Amino acid sequence: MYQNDEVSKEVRSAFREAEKRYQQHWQQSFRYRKGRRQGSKLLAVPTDLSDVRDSRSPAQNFTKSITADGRPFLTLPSHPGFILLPEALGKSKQRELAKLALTQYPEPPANTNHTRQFGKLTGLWDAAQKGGPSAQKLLQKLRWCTLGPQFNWTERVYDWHAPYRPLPMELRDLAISLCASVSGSLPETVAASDWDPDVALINYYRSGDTLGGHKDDVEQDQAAPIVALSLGCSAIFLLGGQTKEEQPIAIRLHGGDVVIMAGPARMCYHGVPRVLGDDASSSDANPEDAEYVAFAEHVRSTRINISIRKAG
Ligand SMILES: O=C(O)CCC(=O)C(=O)O
Repeated sequence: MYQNDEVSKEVRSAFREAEKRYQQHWQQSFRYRKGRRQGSKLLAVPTDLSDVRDSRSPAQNFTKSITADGRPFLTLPSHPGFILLPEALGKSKQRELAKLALTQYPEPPANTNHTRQFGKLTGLWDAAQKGGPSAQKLLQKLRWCTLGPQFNWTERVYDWHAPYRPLPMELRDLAISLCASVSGSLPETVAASDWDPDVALINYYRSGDTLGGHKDDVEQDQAAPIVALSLGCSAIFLLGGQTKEEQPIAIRLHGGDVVIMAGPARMCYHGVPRVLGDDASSSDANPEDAEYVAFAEHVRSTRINISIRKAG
């Protein structure tokens, strides 16, 4: 995951072109008075999203099926092993997971992107809610956290020896049941029935954050499913082929959607070039639900993706 391919090769690849195409671009606009430049501001350049497939209006471009328990799911004949379950997570489940992902999950011994610089931080969410400016800044800059064995980003291996926060049971059970609900549609080579995940990687995205095209190829069984839960803002997800030269498909994922990648789809490049603004977030708290108001507010401008896998 997140392998840095040579930039020179990337520049002209179809995947890189698509990333550039969907990223938010900004243009400087100058203000003049009596022919003299007075100032300038940055304006968002509109992006043509007309060919982005949308999980909420999948009439064309996807094959629609029904899970064993009666929920719709979408597949792509071009990408066997890719399964999208729109709105698979109900609102209360989204609220519960967003709260956990912002409070418990990034707590030590889990590592986050801040661990290297600041050591093990505790109580970041609470400190930010109390108004601490440095805690607020660190919360804004929270980018990832790992549950289960720590991931060594330099060596690109899981480290089973350092202390870690084990994969929480609620994520393990949820991923297993989601996978079981579509197991009949997974490629035959995928042993979904005895799949027992042990790792989750959580990505936190603010507006402007992106995740570059990569393959998830460090886990032992690289055909085994990855179950990815989307919370909060919607985003453009690019699903490519086995090389970056293949033209990726752009899909708009919304909060509450679940993506499963298994078998051949595991070997496909994918990434997130764009987080889109408020989706009238499906994680909205009910106004009486005071416990969740702060989380709902936070995910109005944040996307959280929890991808659950089997590493060992
Ligand atoms: O955020 C997403 O939807 C994708 C995350 C991902 O590709 C990863 O964690 O490897």
